[in-house]
Amino acid sequence: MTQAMATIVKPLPDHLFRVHGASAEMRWETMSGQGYHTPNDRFFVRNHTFTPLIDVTTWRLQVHGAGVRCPRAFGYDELRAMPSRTFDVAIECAGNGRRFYGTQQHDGAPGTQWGLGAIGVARWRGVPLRYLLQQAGVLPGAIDVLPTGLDAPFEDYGHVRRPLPIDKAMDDVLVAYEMNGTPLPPDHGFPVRLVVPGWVGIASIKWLGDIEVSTTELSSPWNTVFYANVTTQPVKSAFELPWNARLPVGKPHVLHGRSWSGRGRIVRVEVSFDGGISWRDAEHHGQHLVSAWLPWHIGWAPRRTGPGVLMARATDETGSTQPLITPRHPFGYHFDAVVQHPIHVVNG
Ligand SMILES: Nc1nc2c(c(=O)[nH]1)N[C@H]1C(S)=C(S)[C@@H](COP(=O)(O)O)O[C@H]1N2
Ligand SMILES: [Mo]
Repeated sequence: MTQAMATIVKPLPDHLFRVHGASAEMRWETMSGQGYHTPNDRFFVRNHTFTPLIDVTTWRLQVHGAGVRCPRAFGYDELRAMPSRTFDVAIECAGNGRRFYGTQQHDGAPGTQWGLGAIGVARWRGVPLRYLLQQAGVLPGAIDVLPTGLDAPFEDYGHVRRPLPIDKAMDDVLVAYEMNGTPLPPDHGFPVRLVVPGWVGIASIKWLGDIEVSTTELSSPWNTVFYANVTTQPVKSAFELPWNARLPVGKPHVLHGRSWSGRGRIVRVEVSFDGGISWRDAEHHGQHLVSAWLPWHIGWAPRRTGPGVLMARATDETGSTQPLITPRHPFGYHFDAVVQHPIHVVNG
C-alpha cells in the first residue's frame, strides 16, 4: 500500500526553496506579488523520513480505541462525500526561525536551521475531525486522540504520531483532502492530513492512516522527546524580500511582509529602518484570518548607500509583541524575536 519514493516528490528549484536534508524551506521573496495563500509549488515541506506514495483504492482511515463506541474505517470517496468545511490556515514548524538563535543571539540550537520560511497558509478543505469522531460514537469519557502517519517509521521511534486533547480535536481540527483547490499533493499528506489551526506543525499529521481515541492520557515521542510542551505558535514577522536584498538609493520603495500568531489576530505591525531606534506603523491590507497571517506594507526611500537592516515587529490581539531577544530554548523552538533582515542600499 505504501511505496518508498524520493525524499520530496515536488520540484525544489533553488529560486523557491532552500533544502535542509529531508525538508525544504520556502524563500520568502517568492511570496512577493502572491495573494493571501502560499501556492502549493512553494509551500515548505517538513518530512521526518520521505514522502510515501499511497494508493487510495486500498487506503482506509481507521478510527478506533476505548473512547469510541463503534470503530470505523473510512474510504477516500466516502470522506469526500461527507459534509466539508474550508479553512484558510497556517501550518508552521515549531522550529521556524531556529537559525536566528545562532546568528542573532550567538546561542545556536541543534536541528534544522530554518530561516523564517517554515510556514505557509493554504486553503484547506476536508471533513471536521469532530464529525468523524461522532460517526464513530465518541464517548463522553474520551480524553486524547492519537493520529498516526503512514510514512516510514522515524529512527527507533515508530510512525510519526502525536496525541491531541479531545477538546481541541472536537473544536476546529480538519481532516483535509484538498489544498488550495487541488487534492493534497503527495508531499503535503495525500490522501488526507490533519490541519490543527494555531498549533505547531507537528500536530498536523500527514498521510493519516489511523486515529486512536483513548479514555486515558496518551503519549508519543512527539510530545515527550520532541516538541514537548509546545502547542500554539508565538508572534512572528517576515519581509517578502531576499536575504541581502539590493535596494536602489533615493527611490521610494514599498516593502511588503506578513505577520502571524497562533494565538490570535495581529493588531499592529511596526517597522524599523535604523536598527530599532525608531519604529513606524506598517499599513495592513487585505484580510487577516485567525490562525493565518496579516499581509502589510510600508513605504521607504533609503537616503544612504551601504549595508542596512530591516526589522518588523508585530503585536497580536492577546497583547504579545515580538521581543528583541527570545529566551534560549534547548530545541530551538518558538523563536519569536524581531529578525534582523540584512539589505544593501545601492546606487540605482
Ligand atoms: N506523518 C507525518 N506528519 C507530519 C510530519 C511527518 O514527518 N510525518 N511532519 C510534521 C511537521 S514537523 C510539520 S512542521 C508539518 C509540515 O507540513 P508540510 O510538510 O505540509 O509543510 O507536518 C507535520 N506532519
Ligand atoms: Mo515541524
